Parts: sequence; structure tokens; C-alpha cells
Amino acid sequence: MTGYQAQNLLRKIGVKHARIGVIGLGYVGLPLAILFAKRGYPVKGFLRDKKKIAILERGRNYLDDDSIQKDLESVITNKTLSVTLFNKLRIDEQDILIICVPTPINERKEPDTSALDSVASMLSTVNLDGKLIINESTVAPGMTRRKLSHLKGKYFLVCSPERIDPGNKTKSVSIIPKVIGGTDRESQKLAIALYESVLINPVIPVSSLEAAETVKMLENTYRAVNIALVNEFALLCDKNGVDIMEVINAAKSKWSFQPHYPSLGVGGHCIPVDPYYLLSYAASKGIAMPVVSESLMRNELMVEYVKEKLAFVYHKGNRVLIYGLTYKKDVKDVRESPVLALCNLLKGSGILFDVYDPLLSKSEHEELGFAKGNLTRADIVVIGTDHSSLRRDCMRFLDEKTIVIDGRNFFNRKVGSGVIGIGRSFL
Ligand code: SAJ
Repeated sequence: MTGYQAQNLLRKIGVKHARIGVIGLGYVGLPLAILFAKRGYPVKGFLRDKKKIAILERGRNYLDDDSIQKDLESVITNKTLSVTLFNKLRIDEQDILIICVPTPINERKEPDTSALDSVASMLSTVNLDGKLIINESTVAPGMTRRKLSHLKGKYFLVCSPERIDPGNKTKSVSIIPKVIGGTDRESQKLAIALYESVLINPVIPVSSLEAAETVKMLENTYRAVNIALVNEFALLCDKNGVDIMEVINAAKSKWSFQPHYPSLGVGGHCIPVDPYYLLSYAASKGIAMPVVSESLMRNELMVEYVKEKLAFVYHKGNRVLIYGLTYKKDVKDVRESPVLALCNLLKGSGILFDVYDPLLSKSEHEELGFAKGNLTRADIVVIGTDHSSLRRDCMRFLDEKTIVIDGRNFFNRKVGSGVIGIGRSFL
């Protein structure tokens, strides 16, 4: 690419005239599109789902995140953000294209990059001369280059992995530092100028696309491995009668100890997923990463531990209530939820159970194959997700005879006739 193209785009960024296309308006793309529009850029959001387009055009949002609602209404009303079907004509009009599509794993826990591949194939129909392409979707090292660097035209290419924490109102997209690695200095420089024009916190430049991809792999694999470590310690504490939470809380006094907490499992579309992209990449390089693979398995097997605890106290005819289905507290998202994995394990075990998640409607429970249970007295309650409403709701299903299987170590004292937690108990 020529210096003129870079200078021209840099100038447009400088005056916020660069037209930005955000491909994919989910929990990553929508807040990002709103942020750029709010800061004055002309932003076009690209979606494949006409229903979602209609919702956004009414200034409503389909994410369970009310913190973006006010800004969404204003950028839609003042038309700095418009949304449209993902098509080649509209793409051609953009100076910058930011890719924010999901990169899940399939049932064999292999990378499923079909959404990203479909974006790449759409982009391949357009001459990308002078455009800046940014991949924010989480991928294994080398994937951005392999999938996005051989398209038509002379364009700038960068990887800047998303780092959103869904449901975390204090970590809005505008304050999360962005790691930026490009195919060359000019690409990186353009992306730095773009993100610095909207971010409060500094950007973190790295030397290549692969370095940026590897940062994301390390961040999330680090979290998965450390959660697995405390899960293993919880199993040890379970045997030696020590309270894992007391141990963790005391260990926090050591400056080099970053606390993680045991639970019935690790859900969401990041922590239990991204390390499988890493393992797939490592395998392609002939590298084994047993710490990673063992940790993922450890986390996935925590539901077996919870099932054993439940089976130990269960008697035929007991009413069992599983409270919470989503993957983490106060987040309405069931992707890779360990509670659903537990429910699947229990099916056919002879243990009958009701489920209740305060964040999910009756029909959303039914879409998951459950009737929405009610908050009435239960003989046994399994805490699947420690939503904020649990403190209030537990008054309705607990009595002095209820046994609690606490999959989130929510309770820190005896309630009902006793609490069996993950590496702790109050009996
Ligand atoms: N969990 C534990 N023990 C812990 C922490 C979490 O069992 O100590 C479980 C949670 O209940 C959940 C899963 O692990 O089921 C994931 O928890 P999370 O807090 O990491 O939730 P996510 O997936 O929303 O994490 C996101 C991630 N962001 C991105 O990948 C872009 C992650 O990298 C961040 O560390 C996290 O937000 C955050 O805290 O910012």
C-alpha cells in the first residue's frame, strides 16, 4: 500500500470522517459501534438478522446490557449509527471494517470459524484498496493472517482481540485497553490512531498479528488454568475438611497470588472456549500443552463432583430445585453454562429436578427444554448461578429441612439443614 493511502486514512481518522463498518453487532460489536458513533464517526453496523436490524432501528437493544441503551437511542436518532444487512455494496463504502463475529467451538471442541469465514468470503468480493481491516474476533495465532491477508487490493490489516467482560458495568468498552498488532507498521499506526480517538485507556501495541492473537489466548487460558487449580484444591479441601474459601481469602494476603474461585464449572463463550483454539493451534505445530488440556477437563468434570454430592443426599420423592441456569452471576447468557451440563448429567439419573433462573422468562426456560419452576420450598436446592436475587429468593425455597448443594460457594454459613459447597461445607 502507498504512503498516500495511509496518510489519507489517517487524516480522515483525525477529523472523525472515516466511515466505519462494524461487522457483527453482538456483545462486542454493538457497544463498539455505539462508542465510535457517540464520538462522532459515521458508523454502519452490519448484521445478517433482519429482526435484530428492526429492533436496533427502533433504538432498542437485544443485549442484556441496559448500560448502552441511552447511547444507542441517541446515535440511532442522530443517525451517526445506522444498521443494515451485511452486503458488498455497503462494505465498499466503508474506510474501516471491524470484524466482531463469534468464534465458538463445535461439539467436538474444535474451532468453528464459519462466521469469520463467511465475512472473509464477502470481503473477497470487494476491492479493499486503502481500507483498514480490523479483526476483533478471538482466533488462534495465525488465523487472522491466514483468513484475511490474501483478499483483493492493497489494504491495512490489524488484529485487536476483544476483551469485553459481559455484564461488568464498570469495564465499559471505552476503558478496556486494546492490544493492537498489524501486518506492518502503517496498519498498526492507523489502528492506534483510531482506537486512541475513542478510548480513555492507552492502547497496547505489539509487533505482529500473531502476537496480538497470542495475548488473547494467554489471557483467557491463564484464567481457565487458574480456575482449574482452585477447583483441584477444592477437591483436596473436601477430603481434609479445610474450607477452600478460608484458604483463598488468606492466600490473597500474598501480593503474587491472584484469587480465583472454585465452582460447579466454567461457562461462557470465552474461558472454556478460547483455550481449545490454542490447543488446536499447538497441535498443528506438534506441541502438547497438557497443563491446558488437563485444566479444561478439570473444570468440565466439576459437574460430576456436584452430581455426586446431590446423589449422596437425594432420596426418591425429594423435591430438587436447581437455582440459576446462566453461565455467571447476573449475566443472561447460557452459552457453555455448566448448570446446563449438570442438568444433562442428571437426566436419566433418576434424580428429578425443577429449574428456575430469575433472568430467564418462561419461554426462555422452555427453549432450553425446561418448565420454569417456582420458588417454593424444596428438599434440596442446587445453586447453579449466584444471581444477586438469590439472597432474597432463598427465603422462599429454604426451610430448616432444606439441604443446599452450593455450586457457587454463595453461602458462608449454615442455612437450612446444611450446605455442601465446592471444597467447603456447613453441616
Ligand atoms: N469462574 C469461576 N471461577 C472464577 C472466575 C470465573 O468458576 O474464579 C467461572 C464463571 O462463573 C463463568 C466462567 O468461569 O462461568 C467465566 O467467568 P468470567 O468472569 O471469566 O466470565 P467471562 O467469560 O464473561 O469473562 C470475560 C472474558 N473476556 C473476554 O474473553 C474478552 C475474560 O477474559 C475476562 O477475564 C472476564 O470477562 C473479566 O473478568 O473481565
